[in-house]
Amino acid sequence: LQFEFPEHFWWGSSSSATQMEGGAYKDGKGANIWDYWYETEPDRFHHGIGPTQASQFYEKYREDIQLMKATGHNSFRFSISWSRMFAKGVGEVNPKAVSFYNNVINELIEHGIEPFVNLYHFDMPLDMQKIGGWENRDVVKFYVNYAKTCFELFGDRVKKWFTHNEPIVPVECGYLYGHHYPALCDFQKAVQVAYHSMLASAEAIRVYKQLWQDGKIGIIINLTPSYARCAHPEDIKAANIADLLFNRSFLDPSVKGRYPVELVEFLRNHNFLPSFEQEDLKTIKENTIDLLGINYYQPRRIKAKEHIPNPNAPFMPEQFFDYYEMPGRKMNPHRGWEIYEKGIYDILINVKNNYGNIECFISENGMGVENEQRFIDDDGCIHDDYRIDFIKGHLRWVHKAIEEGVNVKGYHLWTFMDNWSWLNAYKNRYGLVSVDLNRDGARKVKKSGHWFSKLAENNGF
Ligand code: BGP
Repeated sequence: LQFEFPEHFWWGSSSSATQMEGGAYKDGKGANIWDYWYETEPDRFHHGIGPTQASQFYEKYREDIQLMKATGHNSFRFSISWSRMFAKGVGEVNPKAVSFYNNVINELIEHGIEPFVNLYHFDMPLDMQKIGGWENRDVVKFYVNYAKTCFELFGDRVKKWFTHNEPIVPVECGYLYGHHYPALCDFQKAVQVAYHSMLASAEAIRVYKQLWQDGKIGIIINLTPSYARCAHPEDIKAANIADLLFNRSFLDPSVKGRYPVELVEFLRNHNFLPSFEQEDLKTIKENTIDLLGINYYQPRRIKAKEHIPNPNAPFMPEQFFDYYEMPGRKMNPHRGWEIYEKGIYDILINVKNNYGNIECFISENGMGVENEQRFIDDDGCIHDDYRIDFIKGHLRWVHKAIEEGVNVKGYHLWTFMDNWSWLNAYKNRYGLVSVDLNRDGARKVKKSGHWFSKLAENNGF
C-alpha cells in the first residue's frame, strides 16, 4: 500500500433526506420548502424532476444498506427530515417517521455501519418557512425541540450527531442568489438567517450534552479555501473578505465559540449586524462542537474588484471581490467546478494550525458526471475510472495532512447512490451505485463502488 490510513478510519458516504428518501407525502410527512416549491413553481426545476420520489430510500433502505456493506462502508451519514418527524415543524411527533428512522439506524448497526446523523440539510418545513424560517427567532426554539426529540429517541444508538450541513448554503442560495426558496436577495435577512442557524446549532449542542455524555456532536461546513490571484495586497484583502463571509462565519463560532472580530467590524461598518441578545453570545461561546465535518468540492479564486460597483445595486458579497479564472485550472466540465485536490490539504492544515487541531473528517467530496450510461461496459456496470482518480487524488492529500499531524478521522464520499440534486435533479450523478430512473430506481454498483470496498478493506490504496 502506498497510502495507508490510521486504524479505524471512517470509510463511507454522505447523503440527505430530501435528496434520497422520496416518499415526500407518505406516512404523515409534511411538506418542506422543496416539496412546496416543486408543486408551485415546477418550471424552476430543471429536467422536470422534483424531490417527490427521489431515489426511493424510504422504500428501499434495506437493499441500500446491504449495498453500503458491499461497498465497504463502516459509517454512513444521512439526515433526518424535520418535516417527516413533525409535519408542521412542531407539535406531535409522527410515529411512522420514528419507526422509519429507527429501522434505518438499526439496520445500519446490524450491518456494522455506524450511523452519522445530521439534523438539517436545507429542508425547512413549509410551516416553519411560512413564519419566516431561520429569519424568525422562534424557529430556533422549534428546531431545538425537534433536535431534542431526535436525541431522546435515537441517541442511545447514534453517537455522532451534526446540527447542520453547510449552513452557509441556505443563506447564500435562499437569501442572496435566488437558487433556493425563498429566493430573496436581501443581505440583512441573509445575516439574520446565518446568525439564527448558528445560535440553533449552539442551543442544540447544549441540549445534547445534557442528555448524553458518550457521543459527539458537531457541524458540517463546506469550506472553500479562498486563494488570492497574487500577493498584491488588494487581492489578498479581497480573498480575506470572501473567507470571512463564506468560511469563517460558521467555522469560527462553531469551533472557537466566537465570531471573527473582522467579520463583526465588516458587518457593523456596513450596518448589517443581526439582531441578537447578549445571552446568545454566551450560548455560542459555551457550546462549541466536538467534531468538525468538512465538505470540500472546490476552491474560490479571488481577485480585487476591477470596477466600482453600482451604488444602487443591492448589497452583495461580490461588491468586495471578483472571481478569477486561474489559467490552466482543472475543471469538472459537468458541474462547472474546479478540481483542485490540494485544497483539501490546505483546509486541513488550517484546521490544525488555527482551530486547535479539532477532531475532523471529510464529510463530503465527490464528482458529479452527466450521462454516465455511456461508460457502461459488457459487465453492465458503469466504469467510472474518473471518479476513482478523483477520490485518490484527494485522498493523497488527506494522507499527507494526517502524516503532518492533522486529526482527521475519516472520508465520506458524496454520495452513496445517485440522488436528486437541488438545482440539477438527476443530471449529474455522484454515486458509487447507479440508480436507473427508467427501471423503478434499480441499483447497480459502479466500478468505483467495487474499488471503494477494496479501499476500505485495505484501509488505503
Ligand atoms: C453539497 C450539498 C449536497 C450535494 C452536493 C453536490 O453542497 O451538501 O447536498 O448536493 O453539494 O452538489 P450538487 O448536487 O449541486 O451538484
